Amino acid sequence: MKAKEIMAIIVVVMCCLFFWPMTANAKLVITEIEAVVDSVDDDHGVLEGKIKTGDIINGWYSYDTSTPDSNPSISGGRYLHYTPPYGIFLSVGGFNFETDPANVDFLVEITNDYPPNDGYFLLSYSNIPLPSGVLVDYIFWYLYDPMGSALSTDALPTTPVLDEWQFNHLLITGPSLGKSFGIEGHVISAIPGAFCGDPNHPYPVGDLNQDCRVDLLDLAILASHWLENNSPRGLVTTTYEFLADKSSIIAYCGRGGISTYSIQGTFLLTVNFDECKAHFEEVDAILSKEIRFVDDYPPAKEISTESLDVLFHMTELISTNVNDTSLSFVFYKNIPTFPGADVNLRVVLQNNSALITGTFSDAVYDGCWYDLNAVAVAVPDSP
Ligand SMILES: [Ca+2]
Ligand SMILES: [Ca+2]
Ligand SMILES: [Ca+2]
Repeated sequence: MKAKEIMAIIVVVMCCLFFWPMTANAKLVITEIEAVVDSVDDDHGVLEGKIKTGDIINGWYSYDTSTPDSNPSISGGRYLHYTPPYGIFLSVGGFNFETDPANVDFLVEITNDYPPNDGYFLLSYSNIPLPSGVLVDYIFWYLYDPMGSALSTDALPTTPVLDEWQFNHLLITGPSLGKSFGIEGHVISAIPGAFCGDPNHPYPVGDLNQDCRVDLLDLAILASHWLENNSPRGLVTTTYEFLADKSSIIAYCGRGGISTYSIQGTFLLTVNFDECKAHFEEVDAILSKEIRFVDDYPPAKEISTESLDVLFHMTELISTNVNDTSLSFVFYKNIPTFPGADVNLRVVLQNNSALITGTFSDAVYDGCWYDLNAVAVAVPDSP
């Protein structure tokens, strides 16, 4: 059969399928095929006499059964594939005929009971040229069942069962102008091919990019998402106890020098991780000795206390920034002349401990600056 006749067949089949209203499903399908060459048209010697009638063609094709059906008719399905690994690959006589992975244009057409025929049609429009530069215009396979019993829907099927089809035609054609060539054949075997992710070759645990290998690429993905946590943590309330030897307040006073107060006791901290809010439910902690500080102005109001809560207004603190590991709080005293009198406090959560730092100053000239540095550990069995 001459190339022009082959082209004529393609055009006729294409026209029929195009006007047949053309449907879909859900996964990569690879089919390995074996075909026999029925005739070769090579007037220009493009194929160098290397392909003869009776030769065996080996190869495969792949498509995705989740591809949308762009044909609205129930009698036809039209499934367009534009990306690798979809397409077809055939090898015979030392030549490879294959979809160009850099420019995939691979069509699968289905017809069902278009009265009354069923059809299964593959066509790769964009293919890698031969080593000589001669173009490979079409790689084409058509199955036809005039009884209409091979298919029952217009959905993209998995590997076809050859015995169910009466007509079976494979074509590979070169350019219609110039050094045209054509190879005709029919497929004698079509079996499901193995592929990464199929039931016999599942993705290994840890294969995050689903290439069936667990390697540094997967590790890089893991590293880029390290410590992300989307789990709902809700409300967490914990009782902490200060470590007295690591918990103190240092008062830096201009004329009064430096004084240190150790802290002992407990506090109850509640964090709502979902709403990014936190507060101290209860603070039962005392200083090693009474401290006198100025908390208001004007007039300057001097307070004497041993209570950490009173000194740092802990149960009145407002959370300003809360994330998984860090909580910030402030207590505004609203004294324009002494903005440093506002209490700022930060809690860093580490495993079962809380590191607390806080500061404020007396609301008076020549007052003191108070620095809180403390470590507290979660009390076992606390809520
Ligand atoms: Ca359809
Ligand atoms: Ca049918
Ligand atoms: Ca991988």
